[in-house]
Amino acid sequence: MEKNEYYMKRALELAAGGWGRTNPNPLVGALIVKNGEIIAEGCHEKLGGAHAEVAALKNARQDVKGGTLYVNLEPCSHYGRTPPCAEAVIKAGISKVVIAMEDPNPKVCGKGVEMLKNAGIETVTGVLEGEARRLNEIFIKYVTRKQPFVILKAAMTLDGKIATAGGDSKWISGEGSRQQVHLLRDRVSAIMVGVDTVLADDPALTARPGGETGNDPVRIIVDSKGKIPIDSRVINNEAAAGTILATTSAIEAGKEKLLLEKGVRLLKLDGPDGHVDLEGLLEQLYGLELDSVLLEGGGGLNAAALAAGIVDKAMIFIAPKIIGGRDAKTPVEGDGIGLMRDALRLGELSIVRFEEDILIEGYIRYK
Ligand code: AOF
Ligand code: ZN
Repeated sequence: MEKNEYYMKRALELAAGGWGRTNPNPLVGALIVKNGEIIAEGCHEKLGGAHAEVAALKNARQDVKGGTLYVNLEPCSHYGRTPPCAEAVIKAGISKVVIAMEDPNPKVCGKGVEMLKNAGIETVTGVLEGEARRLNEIFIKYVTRKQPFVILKAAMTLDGKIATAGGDSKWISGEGSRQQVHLLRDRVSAIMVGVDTVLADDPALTARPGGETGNDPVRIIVDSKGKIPIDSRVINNEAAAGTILATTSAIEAGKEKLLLEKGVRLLKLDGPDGHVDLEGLLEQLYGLELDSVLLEGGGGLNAAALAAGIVDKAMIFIAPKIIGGRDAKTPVEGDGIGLMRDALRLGELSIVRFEEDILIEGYIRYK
């Protein structure tokens, strides 16, 4: 492996240390190399905390003057929650900066590199750029499109069912897959389901990675008519983060009052045919600084989200079980498409195994 790639790989590893704690900011790792030795490492640990470059400068075991900084995102040039990192890098006397990707944040976007160059620092950009973009896919969409990144997650049997015809779904996937889902919930800022899922399963929708209490995402229930039972766990489970009910003007005033008393936040978004306007919902979520949404069904909401074009990535767990049943639910319902040539396709596929289960991940290619 080339030297630059080798050190950048380490920067990406360090960056991943911030998973689930930096949202809606990026995952950033940095290290400083001098005379062939890593003399400092740092990462952006949590929102509002030091940026990775500054953390690395602070952790240095010796004078960084003349050293090379490796960082997976262009150093920032703006005064935000913290002062510009490019300035700190210049002041510290770093002589070379190797960067994986330009910062897509319109406030930075090349200006950081410009500041470094103007100060006579050598810069190299584009080292392991593909990996860096994948790691910060949430951040990239959030800052460029001003919408959260949406991941559709489903677990189904080999014959494509998410529950038996009688409605039993505990469990479709194995322990390993379910742990992976808790890890995902720990990393995203919001988790979203349709009200029918609440009615069917009364889930808590909390993050319990490794069986421990996690970083609970905000729970969003899409419920156009306000059917949610007032005693459901997503409303009463206080240990978890807050709950948002995405509804429409069709909700009854009495129900609205009861929900507000329970501390539920209501977003009224009238969309087509009495449904919730999902695109509008994403805009509102951006306003709440929620950078990512894990969409966990059911089939009706998944179909509507795909039709609205709001899903970025799908993660489908497939368990080697066959259950049959013409009335057994499937991950995507709605009316479906008419012809195969109109099927939604996924790209950049990856396949991972979790014990007996297979996870297929890909990005939705809207035409
Ligand atoms: C981070 N951590 O390590 C780097 C960031 O929220 P602020 O004001 O601290 O600024 C966040 C912006 O700074 C972020 O959108 C990105 O453009 C840039 N770089 N941010 O949170 C870091 N290097
Ligand atoms: Zn910075």
